[in-house]
Amino acid sequence: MTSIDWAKVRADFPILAQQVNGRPLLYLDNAASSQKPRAVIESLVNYYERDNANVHRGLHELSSRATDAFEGARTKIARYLGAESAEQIIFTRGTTEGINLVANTWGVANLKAGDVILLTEMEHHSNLVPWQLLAERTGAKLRFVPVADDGTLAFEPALLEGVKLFAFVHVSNSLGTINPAADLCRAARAAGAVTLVDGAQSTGHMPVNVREIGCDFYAFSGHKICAPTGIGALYGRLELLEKMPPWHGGGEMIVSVTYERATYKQPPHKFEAGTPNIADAVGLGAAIDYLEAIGRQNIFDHDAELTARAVHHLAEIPGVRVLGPQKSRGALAAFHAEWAHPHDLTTFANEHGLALRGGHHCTQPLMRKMKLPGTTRASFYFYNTLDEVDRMAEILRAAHRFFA
Ligand code: C6P
Repeated sequence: MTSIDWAKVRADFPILAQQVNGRPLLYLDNAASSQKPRAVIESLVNYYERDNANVHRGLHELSSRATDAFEGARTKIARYLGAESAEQIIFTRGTTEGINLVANTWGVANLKAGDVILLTEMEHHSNLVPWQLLAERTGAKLRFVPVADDGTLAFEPALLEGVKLFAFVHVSNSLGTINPAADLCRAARAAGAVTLVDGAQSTGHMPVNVREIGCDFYAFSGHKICAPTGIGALYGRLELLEKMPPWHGGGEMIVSVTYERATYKQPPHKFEAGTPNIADAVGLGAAIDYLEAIGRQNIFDHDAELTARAVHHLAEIPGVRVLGPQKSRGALAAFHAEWAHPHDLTTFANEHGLALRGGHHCTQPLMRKMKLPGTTRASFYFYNTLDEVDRMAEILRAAHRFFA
């Protein structure tokens, strides 16, 4: 048991205290996007009311305050991820942009026809389509680690033969599987492959340390960890970042420019062309402070309790099959109900104030492999309560009576 006062924590989230369709809002779509605590909302207001200016440019008070706040957020992210230094943290719009950045810089510079990119069958489109585009451009080939019936990866080292890059999801947004990231990176390193971890569903939910994982790149989105939308970060091993060409060109990323050519700054600035999303980076820093005050292990334990209770309830509803592994599961429970399409079920839930997600969850190839039109997904965060999980189960039992 932890000493966290979860009711007090929940009260930090103003949006949760509302009615939807005449019922108390029951927000269980956290894997899509998390809610924001007052501390994060206030950090944006404070930034715009006191410090707003462009960064790294003007030699005036507001510009240096904005720069300090922006670079301070970078330092917080580096510490939060266990990076060696803030230079390894590139601000992005989110996980999708981080992965595209690696594909368009490291990928374009290092891959050639016949090279193999290893992915898994459970990847989100964000960690699939950028590699498809890169394969088309370079002639590299895609290979996939199969997903076994229990929702875990059927990984074997032989799959790494000829592989230049192994990119995989840390926690699956469709199955909830927590992949053994450190073991996979160790095997990849032994085979000489570079690794990228999609941390969209892990970063705010569990202790994450990029050095312990041993990955070369790690991408995440702020909006899933209590920060604003439109901001995220990519961690990269400095040795690789230094050799990578820039992606976008423009102001902020250059040292010197002639009409013919330009020289570039060192990482991370080489990868941050143009005026960055300063306010939301500051908001991401505030979100990290907030999460750290609660403690990532506490968040993981609380999420795990909610998820276990949800899985237990769902398994008791006739005709419902919960997907993904029984153990080592992230903060979500996706299921197939044989008596209702996911869209009908989520519409029914919404009428009761319950926010679920129904559909393919941007993992169409995985749904096709599982021969499902989609699934219904409940996803949790630390401000959810066991009482809410029980209410979700009541609503889904009512849905079963309605549809079956
Ligand atoms: N998954 C979900 O409801 P962006 O859109 O860049 O913030 O994150 C993309 C992304 C990448 N990888 C994984 C594992 C993800 O879950 C997501 C976002 C949301 O599951 C929206 S589809």
